[in-house]
Amino acid sequence: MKSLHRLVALCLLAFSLSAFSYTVPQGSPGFYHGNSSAAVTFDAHSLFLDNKRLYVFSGEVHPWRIPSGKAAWRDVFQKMKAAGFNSVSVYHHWGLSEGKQGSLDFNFFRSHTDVYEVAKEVGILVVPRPGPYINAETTAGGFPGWLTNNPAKARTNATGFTQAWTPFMTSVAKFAAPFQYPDGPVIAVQSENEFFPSSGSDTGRSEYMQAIENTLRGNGITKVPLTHNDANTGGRFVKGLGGVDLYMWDSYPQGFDCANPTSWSEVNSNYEPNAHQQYIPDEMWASGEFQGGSFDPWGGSGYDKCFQLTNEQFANVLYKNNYAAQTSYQNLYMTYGGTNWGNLAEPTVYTSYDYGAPIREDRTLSPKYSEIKLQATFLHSSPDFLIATSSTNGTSITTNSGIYASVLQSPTGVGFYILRQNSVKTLTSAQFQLRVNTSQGQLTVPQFGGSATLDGRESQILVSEYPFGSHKLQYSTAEIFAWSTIGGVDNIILYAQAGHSIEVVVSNVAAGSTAKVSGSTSINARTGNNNTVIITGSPSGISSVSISSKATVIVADKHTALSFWNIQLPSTTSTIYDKAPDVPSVFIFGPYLVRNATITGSRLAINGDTNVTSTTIDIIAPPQVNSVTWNGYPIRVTKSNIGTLRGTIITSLQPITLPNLKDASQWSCLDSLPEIQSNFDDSSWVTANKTATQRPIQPSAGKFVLYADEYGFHQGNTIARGHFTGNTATGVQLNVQGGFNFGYSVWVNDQFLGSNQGTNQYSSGGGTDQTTDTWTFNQTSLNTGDNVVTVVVDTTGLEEDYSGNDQFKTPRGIRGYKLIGGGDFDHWKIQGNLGGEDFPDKVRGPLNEGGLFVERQGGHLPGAPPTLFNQSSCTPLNGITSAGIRAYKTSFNLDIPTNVDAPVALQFTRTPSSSYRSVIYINGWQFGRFNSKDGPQTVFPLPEGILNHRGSNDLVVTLWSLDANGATIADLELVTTGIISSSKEAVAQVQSPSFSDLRL
Ligand code: IPT
Repeated sequence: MKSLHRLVALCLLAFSLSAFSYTVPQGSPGFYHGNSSAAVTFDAHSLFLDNKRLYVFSGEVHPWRIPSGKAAWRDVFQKMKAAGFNSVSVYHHWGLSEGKQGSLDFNFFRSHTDVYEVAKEVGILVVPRPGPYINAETTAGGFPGWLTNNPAKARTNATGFTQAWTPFMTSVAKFAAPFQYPDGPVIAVQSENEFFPSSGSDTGRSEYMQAIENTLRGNGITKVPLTHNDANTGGRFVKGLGGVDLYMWDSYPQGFDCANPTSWSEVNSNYEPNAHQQYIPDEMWASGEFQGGSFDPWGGSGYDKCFQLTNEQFANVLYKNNYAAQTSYQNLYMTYGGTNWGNLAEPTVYTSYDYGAPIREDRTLSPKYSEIKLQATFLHSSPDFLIATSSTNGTSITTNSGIYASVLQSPTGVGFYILRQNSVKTLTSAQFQLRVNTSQGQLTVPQFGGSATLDGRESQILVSEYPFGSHKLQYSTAEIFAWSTIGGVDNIILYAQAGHSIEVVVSNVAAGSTAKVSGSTSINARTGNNNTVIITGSPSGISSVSISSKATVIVADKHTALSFWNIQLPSTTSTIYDKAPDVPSVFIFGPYLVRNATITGSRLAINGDTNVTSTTIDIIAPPQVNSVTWNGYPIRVTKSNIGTLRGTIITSLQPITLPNLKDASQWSCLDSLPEIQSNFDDSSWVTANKTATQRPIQPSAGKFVLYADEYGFHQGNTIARGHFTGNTATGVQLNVQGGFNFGYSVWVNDQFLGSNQGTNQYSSGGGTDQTTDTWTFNQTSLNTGDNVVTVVVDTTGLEEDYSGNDQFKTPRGIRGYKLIGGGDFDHWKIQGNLGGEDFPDKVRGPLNEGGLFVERQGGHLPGAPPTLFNQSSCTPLNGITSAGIRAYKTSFNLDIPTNVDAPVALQFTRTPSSSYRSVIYINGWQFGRFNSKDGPQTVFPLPEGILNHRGSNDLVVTLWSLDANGATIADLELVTTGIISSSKEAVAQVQSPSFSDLRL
């Protein structure tokens, strides 16, 4: 019924739009296809740009998680585009842009315009997702820290909250408006994130959602649809108050348990479309977020395990399952994760936000990237897929009942057969024959002997009556990468796993054609009945079947095909965003990466990257091409035995020599805890004199509210000093709350009392984000006059607000206190990042700095006076011998050639037995928070542009021993995580302020 409905809908569409009950949301233009005034439209099958259907293959990137800016973003966007991503989805981060209420700042990595400009130039579409609430595993879910002090309930229409977000969202709209398609790449804008409508007991939600939409519309977002990302298919905001133009949902079917990376859940076929269909059958099914990887918590398994959990097999089976269910908009969260530098993390995640994504944190390409490239390129090559509807599915489509197949059939007669094993827990291969629908009737294939093979955790998309140029595949048991008609020859590229047998019948070949195989002889071809060519064999390397010079069928084993690229050429008849097969393109086989290609006269200029010293490159280009350049340098090409232009790219990949950090003479240090000394003067610190808070969570004990955020300190380490008089108190009880895996140490005067730490969110019993401890004073440490309890807290960020219950307002710092043995504290002083919300560093932004002495003094900044680091020959490798905090500084030069992409990281050796925490600063940017007890992160990427690849660098590492007997960092070194000969633009240093700019 469902597919019939869709088919009927499609036919009716051609004649009459009134057949649909779609109602255009009030006050916004209609985007339902047929509205000739909208450049971006959609129907039940797909989005259209300029009245042309497209598969929106989108990837999530958060530009603010790689603050190097435009050149780094361009590198990531180019890599995405080369793999067939034609869209990028970006969350914008309100908190980073409004560190103080009323002072919006969209410069540097906060720029929206720069993101849109780079995307426009690269030719990749954009879907901004500005929140104002984004979740995203970032502190407060993207809310500014000051919002924790706003009594209005967040994510409702409460006046105080509306006033808070309106300036940001107004700016967001104004930045995006000039970039709406077709003037720029913006094709939709998302309102809020995983949000839910008002109910009888929970009011003001839908009203708030509507207000966001009105703000976007009222400030120029009038040309593209507004969307929502529903937390699974709940049907929220499909219509009614707050209803959006295009409903979307998210799904993370594998979950986030990276500790068990080979354990898979069974795949649920068709669950999402069924749910979607019941809400809004006349809209295409769009996935606002689909699992691209997994986040990892403090104490977790590390991102290589998350990658394994969501690896190329996962991408193969789960994404193809989405296509089987007719998704035509798929956004992979994350496609490039980046870094939670500068206190961006919320408590459940650590510095790396690699996410096990297809493009890793250091921007290198993973096997999953290549798998996705094969899929995305195929979808763009297959316009019929966008009008195909589900015809049958189940375990009887093949001859093996262990195989589940979904059949999609287009009105144009093309069949798509999406196969996977019925149980994806199965790891063994299955043999089968497939029943395909052809113009010759139903055939059970392979029909000329043998059987096809489907591995465990493999999925295949096979086709019937699939057109390529003037030819067709009557059927194929090999998968399709792409096709393109080049110089009058219809080229199609097929692949299958090495060792699998394939059978392909090409039809519509001219009468009397011949078939000639060249290259690898593992493939055979012969002419068949009814103007066909029959191709059989088992791919190994590259074979080419030439059909009377009118068609070329390339057959490769899948491993070889992973280095294939189908690159669209600039064209006057299509937009830069278009990847459909009618756009002229070239095929390039071999390199690690091909970013783009252009033809001028007889010369093909290719830009790309290689990761080995010698790469064979095969090119299928129009016949006029007789010379080739690679990154501007000519490479000699000759016609190969398979008809390609073949050459060799030779690059020298010299190892990069990095400075040795073990030489003590290169380091100097300072005591970063003068606060425990008797002569320390805190009179300039903020006095914590509030006796009431409007937050949902009240203090647990004590007269004064000591929450750091109440006094404008929203991130990093904070310090509280409580003064009391006389020597009669016997101890102090403290309730400290800092988020999962937080830590704190406490002293009375200079007597170390002890430390405590939180635990992982997933610990048995739910983890600890606060502790209550009683600390006993040594009476001899006390004075008859003023005494000070000093508490240093390492907070792990503000909580998110996933459930919309103001959870992000949960206190950070001292939640409650009591002096034991009589008396009370006279007053408390609080300190955090210098200036709090009036932070001086307008380039690195509001979250970069914490409140340690070295940070407040500006010791982390380039150009800090040597007198500040007043001790010499001290290294973090020697460390400290008692509880306390020390900061170490070294400088080093790098000289990495501009044409080499050599990501550099700082590597720690972790000794979980000793308890210490470190903050890493490179050139004034905080790029790591290390925790010896929890880990797991030991390798901290320092991105080019923040790290100076061609000049001097200042590295500051703090060492806070939480143990009485001190701590050392067992080993610390700079490492490269890749060496790639690259055509990426050299990333310029972000012009960031120095010590003299910010502290003098
Ligand atoms: C989904 C959020 O929309 C996104 O911001 C991010 O937090 C992601 O999860 C997990 O990385 S929420 C979904 C898991 C219910």
